[in-house]
Amino acid sequence: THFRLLTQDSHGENTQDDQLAIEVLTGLSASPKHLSAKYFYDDIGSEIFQKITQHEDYYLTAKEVEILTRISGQLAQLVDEQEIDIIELGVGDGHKSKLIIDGFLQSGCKVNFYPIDISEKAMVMLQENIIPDDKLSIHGVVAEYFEGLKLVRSQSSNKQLVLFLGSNIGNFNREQSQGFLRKLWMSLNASDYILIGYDLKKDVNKLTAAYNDRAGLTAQFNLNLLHRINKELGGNFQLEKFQHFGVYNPILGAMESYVLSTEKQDVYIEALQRTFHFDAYEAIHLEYSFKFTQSDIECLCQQTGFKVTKHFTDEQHDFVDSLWQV
Ligand code: AVJ
Repeated sequence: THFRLLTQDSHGENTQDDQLAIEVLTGLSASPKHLSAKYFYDDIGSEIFQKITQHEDYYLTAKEVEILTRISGQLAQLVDEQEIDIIELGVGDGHKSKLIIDGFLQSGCKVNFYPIDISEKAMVMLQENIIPDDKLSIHGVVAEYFEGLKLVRSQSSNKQLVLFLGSNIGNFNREQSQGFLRKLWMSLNASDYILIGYDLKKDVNKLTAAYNDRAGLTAQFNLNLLHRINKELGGNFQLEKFQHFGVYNPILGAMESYVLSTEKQDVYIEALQRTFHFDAYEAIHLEYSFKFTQSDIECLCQQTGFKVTKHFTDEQHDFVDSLWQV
């Protein structure tokens, strides 16, 4: 087969398990309590997230699919190469990647696809959506963004197009997105491209509905992190005593996700040999999903060294995919 899984040498760095333990220890000892959204994506979390993307309340994915379907041919024309390396950060099930890849293949361009995802499950889901052949090689990488990018860049020599879709960038605050993009700019070559998906600021009711979907998937997704801690670190969170709460912060311009402890309780975590106390309705902050205006996007581009090639939006202006060049 043309599918290959790249792996890294480990240099005695923390394993994923250690990382989770450290995150939980520091996050639950802090005030206010917090955990990082990065840890949502175990196998179960990745599957729940995939279901979220298919739910009509979570409009982001449908809007981005609308955009990518329309522009995939145009993208290939703009980039205009015989062979290209497409590197995707946080690829999920790959069905959006496929739209872009197909645009390149149809224009006769050879594609080497390097999906990078923290979740092994994503690599499995992706292989059902994207089938390699003579014109399309796939090199999956299970790693964090920049670890994966470094590994991929050591193997690749063609013009690169980096995809960071779905408003994944929304998980970073404004400073972190700047830092991230600057680092990306430095690690690419002159005239490489990036295509980034941004969810736009819009009616708060629409935002709130997307992060409190009627099927309860977002609630499940967030509570699964507590379940993951139970499983991997021997925690004794009782999930029915916690409640999902998603709210828009208009000052930050971000959706915020919390789980609230619906009663006063103690939670013991075996691997940490510690008990964490929760007051009634105390919150654990889990996620930011930042939203953007057109000028937020242009500022980011300008501040980080890129040049805007073109912005692509859906008919209702809910979402933007923005093509930038180094
Ligand atoms: C994958 C980070 C883009 O913030 O919209 C979906 C994750 N969280 N529903 C987002 C998520 C709750 C999603 N991103």
